[in-house]
Amino acid sequence: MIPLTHSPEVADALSSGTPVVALESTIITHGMPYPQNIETARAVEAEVRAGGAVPATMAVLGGTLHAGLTEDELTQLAEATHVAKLSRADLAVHLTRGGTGATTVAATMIAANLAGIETFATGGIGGVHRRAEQTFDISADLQELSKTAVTVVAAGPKAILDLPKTLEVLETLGVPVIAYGQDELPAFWSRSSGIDAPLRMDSAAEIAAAHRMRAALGLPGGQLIANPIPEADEIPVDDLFPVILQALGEAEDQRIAAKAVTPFLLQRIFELTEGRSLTANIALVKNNARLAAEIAGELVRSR
Ligand code: PSU
Repeated sequence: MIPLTHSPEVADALSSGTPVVALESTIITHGMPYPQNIETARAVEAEVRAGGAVPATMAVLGGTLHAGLTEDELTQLAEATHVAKLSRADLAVHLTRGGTGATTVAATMIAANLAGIETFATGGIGGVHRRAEQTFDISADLQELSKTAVTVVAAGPKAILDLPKTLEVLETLGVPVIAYGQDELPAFWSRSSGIDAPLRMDSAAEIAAAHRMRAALGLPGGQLIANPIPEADEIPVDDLFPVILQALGEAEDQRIAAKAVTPFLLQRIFELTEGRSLTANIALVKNNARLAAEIAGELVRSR
């Protein structure tokens, strides 16, 4: 039996046809410092609710996969140190051992799919890291998008990554990368990346229809919706680029590898921008939560 539990609110929503949006927990435990992590987690849940949907934050607590956390559970996770960062490879082992862990984009997609949730909002997906030709560091998030039928709303791949290579891998894997409301692929903290997005859509209804069409065609996998950060909150690429390069250099010097790379870079960029990157990160996740709630509503209507 799968150790999966829905919070009462999420279970009610799913059975009554109320839209539900999955949210991840790695952004809380590894993506943001305390206390902004818990404040953001609450604010993102509030955005989902304001959009007429029910939030389902995913996490593994004591060997059970939770779809929807209580206020206490959310707080405990945000305050905990040394929480495991779970992806496709280690999810089953952690559940078997009764462990606790936060779900990445990949693990959240798996959890959402098991829980019967089709829409998921996050900040930015993982992707192909720079120098991947030497390190082979490619996030498991990309593979998951090709396997699991969840529509993921993100502000594009994080700008710390190699964006052209990330797009190439997504194309190889057959993942639709759909920019929302603009032609260009957004780059997380900035609306612009200098790269054309493979696809563009301008409404939540269209995105929901494309999700249904993939299922009708029998195509596995989800969709990546690249939703640009609101203009007022973005950090122009030129401001950020030197900071990203410095953080990348430090990661290399300190031989940061594997799962530690993304949290290290996000933390250093936060310090080097004196908090500006975090303010932008919070704004973009909330913006993604709003769009995801709309898409979830359209998916319910099109069932
Ligand atoms: N979005 C954010 N901050 C984050 C993440 C997403 O705004 O920290 C997390 C997600 O959980 C994503 C992970 O799956 O970063 C990517 O990690 P990696 O590059 O190690 O796959």
